[in-house]
Amino acid sequence: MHISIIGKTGSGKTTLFQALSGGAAPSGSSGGIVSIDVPDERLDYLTGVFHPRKTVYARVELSDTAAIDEGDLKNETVNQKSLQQMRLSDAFLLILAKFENGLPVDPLCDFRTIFTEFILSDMAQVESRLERIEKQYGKRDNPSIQQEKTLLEQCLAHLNAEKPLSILDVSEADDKHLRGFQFLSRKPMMVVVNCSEAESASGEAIVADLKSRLPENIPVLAVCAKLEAELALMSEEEQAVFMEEYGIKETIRGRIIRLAVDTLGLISFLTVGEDECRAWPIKKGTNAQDAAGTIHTDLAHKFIRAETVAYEAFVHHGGFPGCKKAGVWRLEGKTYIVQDGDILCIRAGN
Ligand SMILES: Nc1nc2c(ncn2[C@@H]2O[C@H](COP(=O)(O)OP(=O)(O)OP(=O)(O)O)[C@@H](O)[C@H]2O)c(=O)[nH]1
Ligand SMILES: [Mg+2]
Repeated sequence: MHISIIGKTGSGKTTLFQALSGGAAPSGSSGGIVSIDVPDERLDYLTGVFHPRKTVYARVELSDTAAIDEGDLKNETVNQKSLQQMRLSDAFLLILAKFENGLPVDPLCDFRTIFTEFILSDMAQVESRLERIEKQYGKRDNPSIQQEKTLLEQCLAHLNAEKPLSILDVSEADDKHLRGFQFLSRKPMMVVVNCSEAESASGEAIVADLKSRLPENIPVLAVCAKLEAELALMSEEEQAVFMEEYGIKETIRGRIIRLAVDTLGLISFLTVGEDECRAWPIKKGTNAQDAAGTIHTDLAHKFIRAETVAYEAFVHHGGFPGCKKAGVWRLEGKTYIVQDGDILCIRAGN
């Protein structure tokens, strides 16, 4: 899972990135990637049972990107490498400046700027594909192209109404098709308001205020990125004193990771063994075959069955033999929808 940290010039992207990476920051204004483990007590427990050589937590990656200012996407003046990275991301973390940085401070206005850029960028992409279809196929009868055209026209009407593609309801097949376009406004977005040091303790009020003015489905967090970046460089004892002083209840890593897991609708399945105990992040609703594919594409192709035990059952019955005896050890097929905390062992053919 990959999330791009985006925002206007000077909004605090790199500072937030430093807070998350513990100071191991890129020297330039963008380009770094930080990987954060998703804390998981179930995996801690299983590690205690299996004593594996290695324990691997589910991971979310975040990357710093170049600034997006008004007109940057529309006029294609945005950094192309950053844009590429954004298109490949699973979600965005949009940082809005609310500290004095010498520029006018208006988080809502900055949100609208980026939101509009995304809509315009997607619109341009849809229009250019529609033009190409028209040129290539004209009035020729081709059902699959006709279907694509209908879908894209639906997208265009939606974008014209200034609605992001994330709230366009389409069939599963159409959704798959749209994914290929990597539309920016179709990806989930979270907002981080970057407050001044003086406001670091009034985060809740700031969040409530902004949330009431943003579109409904957008989750919001408030931080003071500068304080968090300083905090990330301190020893644990120093951190405790500093957090008390500024009224910071929890460091940013934990808060961001929970927000990301929530926004992306992530769950984890687990694999165990003497070699490795591991949590694999997947989206809610993923079937057993696709879940196997996250381990290895081969496992998806050659999938036979998934030996499945729910984590709670494993704990309750004291391990696999107990689960088998109790009849809660199952063999599931390709279409089984994997549940959070399922312990899986994939059986695959040759
Ligand atoms: N007071 C205050 N200053 C901050 C905060 N966050 C960032 N800054 C300052 O704002 C300036 C810009 O921050 P950056 O993190 O470099 O912003 P950026 O979004 O990466 O900027 P570009 O990469 O140039 O687009 C720096 O001088 C930071 O120290 C904050 O929470 N409070
Ligand atoms: Mg930067």
